[in-house]
Amino acid sequence: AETKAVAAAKVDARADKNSLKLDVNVFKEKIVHHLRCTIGTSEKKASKLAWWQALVATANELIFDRLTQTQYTHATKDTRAVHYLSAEFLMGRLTVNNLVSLEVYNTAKSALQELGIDINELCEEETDMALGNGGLGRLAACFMDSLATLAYPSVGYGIHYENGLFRQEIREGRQIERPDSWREYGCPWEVCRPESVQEVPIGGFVETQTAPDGSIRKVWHPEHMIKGVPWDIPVVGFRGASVTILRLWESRPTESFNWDVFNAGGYVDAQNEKAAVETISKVLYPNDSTEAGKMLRLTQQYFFSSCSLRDILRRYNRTHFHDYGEFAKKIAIQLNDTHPVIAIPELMRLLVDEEGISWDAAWEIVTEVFSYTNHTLLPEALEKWPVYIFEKLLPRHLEIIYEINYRFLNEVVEAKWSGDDEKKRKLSIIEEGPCKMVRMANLAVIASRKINGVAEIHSKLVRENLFPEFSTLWPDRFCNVTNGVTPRRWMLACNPGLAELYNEIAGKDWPLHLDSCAALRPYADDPQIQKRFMDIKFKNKVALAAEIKKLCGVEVDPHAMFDVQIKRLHEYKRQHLNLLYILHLYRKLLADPAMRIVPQVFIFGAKAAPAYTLAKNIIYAINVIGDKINNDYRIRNQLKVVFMPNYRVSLAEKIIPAADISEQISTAGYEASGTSNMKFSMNGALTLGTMDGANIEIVAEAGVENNFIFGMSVKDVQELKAKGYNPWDFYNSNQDLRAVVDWLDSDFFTEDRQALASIKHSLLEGGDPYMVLADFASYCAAHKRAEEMYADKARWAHAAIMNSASMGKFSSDRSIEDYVHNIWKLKNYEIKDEI
Ligand code: GL9
Repeated sequence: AETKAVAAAKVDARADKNSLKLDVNVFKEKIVHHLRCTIGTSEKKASKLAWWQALVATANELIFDRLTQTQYTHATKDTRAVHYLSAEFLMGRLTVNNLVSLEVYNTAKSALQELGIDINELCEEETDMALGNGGLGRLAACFMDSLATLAYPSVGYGIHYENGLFRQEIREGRQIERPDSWREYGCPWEVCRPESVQEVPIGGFVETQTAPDGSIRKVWHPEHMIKGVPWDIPVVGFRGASVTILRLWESRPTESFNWDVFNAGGYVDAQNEKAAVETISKVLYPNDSTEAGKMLRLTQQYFFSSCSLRDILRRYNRTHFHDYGEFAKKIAIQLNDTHPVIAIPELMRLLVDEEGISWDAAWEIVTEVFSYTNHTLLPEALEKWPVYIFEKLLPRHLEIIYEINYRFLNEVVEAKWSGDDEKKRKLSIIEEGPCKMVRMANLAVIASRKINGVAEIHSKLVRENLFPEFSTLWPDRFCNVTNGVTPRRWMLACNPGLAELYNEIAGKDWPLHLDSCAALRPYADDPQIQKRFMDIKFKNKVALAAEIKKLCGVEVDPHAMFDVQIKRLHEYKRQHLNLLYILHLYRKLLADPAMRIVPQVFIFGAKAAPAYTLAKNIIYAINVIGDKINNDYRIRNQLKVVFMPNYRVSLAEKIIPAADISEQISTAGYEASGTSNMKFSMNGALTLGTMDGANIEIVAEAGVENNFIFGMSVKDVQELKAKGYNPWDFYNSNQDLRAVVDWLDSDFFTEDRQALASIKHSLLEGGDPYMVLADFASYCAAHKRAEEMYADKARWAHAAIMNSASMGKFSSDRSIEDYVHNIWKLKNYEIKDEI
């Protein structure tokens, strides 16, 4: 029982928290208090960074209080929880979001103002947490936001990379990669949890022991133990609904690790081994949708999966004392792509080898607990690991995989397709060949309760093209969960002007019920609302123009149409199709100096995987072509092209609210979903895109007539491929196309003719794998429609409003509810303001 003193202290603390939320003076005092007592400086000499740290410390008072309440509620109710395993969480910056979610943004802003400080400048001090490559990692971050907002019991598990995705510099038009040391001087949002450290074995060999009764036991003698140190990042739900945890594992050497070497006098060798272990969580692999196939990568995957499972087991056993009867009732584990799929044999191993459960009982648990999300159909992204790497790193896991495979092929496949070796060869977890491989996607499907794609069309292709036999075998396992994005970050926080309009029209709860934004639709033709909406857009464009001036040194007119393509650089996303259109426009302007077009600014942002040469050449081409165009007085500023360096979450938050056109131009069938497409539409941009991924569902909500759809459908692409696609046919029959493709192979734009010519080469001799040339004419026509509509201000405003007001479906809250109802089967609990 608590003492009177403790009870009284709690009441006081609660009163403190409430006044901190509401009272500018209290907030001001707190910031100054933290500046002095937490950061150790004073108002007189504090740097901006110090002020920011004091602001974070103030916010943390509220956050940790709420975290305690959340964990208390979940512990006392012994709730079922989801554990989201992901190698990537692209969190970006947390300050504005957390302040907004805590409903103290305005209090903080005023408090800082009174202290003579601009909150925006402080928030710019924060380095993005760029622990992800692109859409897949950002999706995981949006899901954390929704899980916290909807108060579902959940934990995100990942890797505490010391270096996130590289920082991109552009030198003479070329991408240079620089390390991203996001926490060099500490990150005030994260807390280390030494009490939850884990130890993970790796390497060595497996001994087969035969007991006197003849039974066989497998004993793994690992070569090393790796220490996993957890860092917790609290994720604040909207209006503090709950605070959940993102737990990221950092690798460290165990004390035992280098003891022997050390004792033998090998001080330096011991340090080397220490460095080798620390390497595991050192860097994020910068490949987007391409398998890295490196030993270190598998080690990373195993390391964080194993730490996470041990953490889950530890928490479960606190109340269930190694009785696994309830495990599948309490635990759901979601595998974000194949990256954490090694968790499947690892859980089998923990249950069978370490907890002494029978194989069959363990398999029943495993197949109840795991589900798997597929994020791409690109064959180069489907992870396969050479068997010899497994033998070296994870010999016991390999045995378990063989056992799973043996039972699957001989029981399941044999029952369905008796004697069909071809089927067995195709469905096997092991790919035969000169280098035997472990197919992680097959393992995922065989062990998962549910397998989902990330947009309707993608899920259909997962069933029909990627896993046709598996979906015949287990039709009920396959489902769809269309992606979503959090409206808290992607509307409320990054577009305050628009947020205010929705507050007035839809009421202040729209960030929780995005469907309610439909209240704006009846005003789509109201001249006053149109003006209000387009004024908000214009203001955002003015701000972006200033940023462009700062980052690129290019002057752009905010009245011009802002046409944006921001995403990873990949051939399937077809930034080069966009570039061909720009060349086409430029050429027309040069040919007819009197021509007047809708002034346009083409804005790009993209990082290329460091080893992806063609992608880097496309970045170079955008830069040198942009340079030429931006400085060509003959075209009278009607056309500008800018490449914004170091594209990342915080830059996206500035660009998206200012976009008129959202370029979503992947070859149909290749972009699983896309998520920036949703963010653009919410903020009133019109999609110029193909019928691919979630574009299909977006235009179904917002109206095809309010967007610019072009190009081949998935079916068209399949048919053209089947017939035999020849890019030369398009090149030879379209003069405009031939002219711009040839232009790439000239010294008009650069001395380095080879770099640009490589793009032409891939489009012709290279066979144009993503059918850029086939869609060129249709793409030009779509641009023409866009330019015409932009000239008609009322028509444009109508379309922009219809897009923004129709995105209810694409809130990540809806995605999470889909996961909860179709896959995770969770309940949420109100988190009371108590304890
Ligand atoms: C991706 C798909 O390519 C996107 O279309 C999809 O929206 C996201 C989220 O589901 O997943 N799959 C994938 O491998 N990446 C995606 O963005 N790339 C990475 O970010 C690693």
